[in-house]
Amino acid sequence: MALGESAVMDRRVIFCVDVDYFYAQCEELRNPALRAVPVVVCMYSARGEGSGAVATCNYIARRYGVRSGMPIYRARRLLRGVEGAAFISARDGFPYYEEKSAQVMAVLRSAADRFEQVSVDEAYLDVTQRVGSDFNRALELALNLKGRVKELTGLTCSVGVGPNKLLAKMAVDMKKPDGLTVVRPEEVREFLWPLPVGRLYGVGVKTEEKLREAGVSTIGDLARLPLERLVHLFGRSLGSYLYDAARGIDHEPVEEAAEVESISRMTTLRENTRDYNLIWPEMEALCEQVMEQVRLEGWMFRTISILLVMEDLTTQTRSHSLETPTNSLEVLKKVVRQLTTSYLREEGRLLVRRIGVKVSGLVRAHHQVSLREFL
Ligand code: DGT
Ligand code: CA
Ligand code: CA
Repeated sequence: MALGESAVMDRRVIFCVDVDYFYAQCEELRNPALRAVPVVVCMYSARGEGSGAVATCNYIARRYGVRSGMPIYRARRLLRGVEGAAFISARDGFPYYEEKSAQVMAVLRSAADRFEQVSVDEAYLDVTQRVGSDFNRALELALNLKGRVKELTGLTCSVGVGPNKLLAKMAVDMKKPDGLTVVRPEEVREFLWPLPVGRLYGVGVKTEEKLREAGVSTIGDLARLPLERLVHLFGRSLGSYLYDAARGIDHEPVEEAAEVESISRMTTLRENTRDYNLIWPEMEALCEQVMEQVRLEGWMFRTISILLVMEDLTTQTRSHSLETPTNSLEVLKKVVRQLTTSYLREEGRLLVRRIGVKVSGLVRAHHQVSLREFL
């Protein structure tokens, strides 16, 4: 079809799916008695005795004012005297949260033309072709998908449907838990413009303050500022982002995870730690495993990365690119050792849970090592 790709691209249908109160809902799932009480999932810090922050909480706890990131002692104060209020350590739950996350992602992936996981409990789905750019069919698909996630994983999620990632993301935040919000292309302005400008994705506290000084309080006010003014205030990059975002314009594609452009291996540490002496032997073993595949498949690589999954499931990566491609195990180990030691010297109190080694920037080795020679 001559109009094909570009016509469809202009009428995309994107879902943003976010699991409701994720860690806390997982806790309810494995202990249904918790459904009736406030549940606070805690990240206790290494300092012990109750210090630390709230990772998340269920919606009953939210009615008392408990929020993610709040010190645990404040949550305790808010729930003082509330019968049955449960404080649960996230540390013991991570393997279970990961398992549930993988189950949810598998269901979501199967419903999408293109799929992009953005965090442990959130993903974008491009469903344009599946629904033929039709928002009525998209609504049906979203309801159906929520049902399937519930049925197959036991978890409820919220879905935002929009013509791009920006609007899908803002839509999903409108109604939680178990919400479904659809923003059709013709409704973009009436959806966006009445909202306070701080609600626009990408507008942080500082940007909001600066905008307020410029007389902007709603997204509609922002849309009235000329591009030159925004660029003057915020620079070219943020300025033009704000100009487009206020109009609901966003061309970011839903990015599938890249094709085989890298080779990596990961492992879970025996215990969560920041101790170099515990981490390095595992890193070294990963280097050897990566190298095995590199040599068998006849690659050279230019970029070397380490991946660290922290105890709260956030991920850190550190990379180094070489001048010229190599397939030397010695070089790989040396760089990985440097990246690891310098990472562990950085500030940070979170313990490391999983580690990985990745090589990318792959090119074919000139003289492919024959399998026989290698073995
Ligand atoms: P929601 O989406 O508002 O119903 O509630 P959550 O808990 O699903 O919130 P979300 O989607 O922002 O985060 C997903 C999970 O990530 C959450 O269950 C726990 C973790 N998380 C979120 N914020 C924090 C935080 O400030 N600290 C820590 N340690 N974990 C967090
Ligand atoms: Ca969530
Ligand atoms: Ca989320």
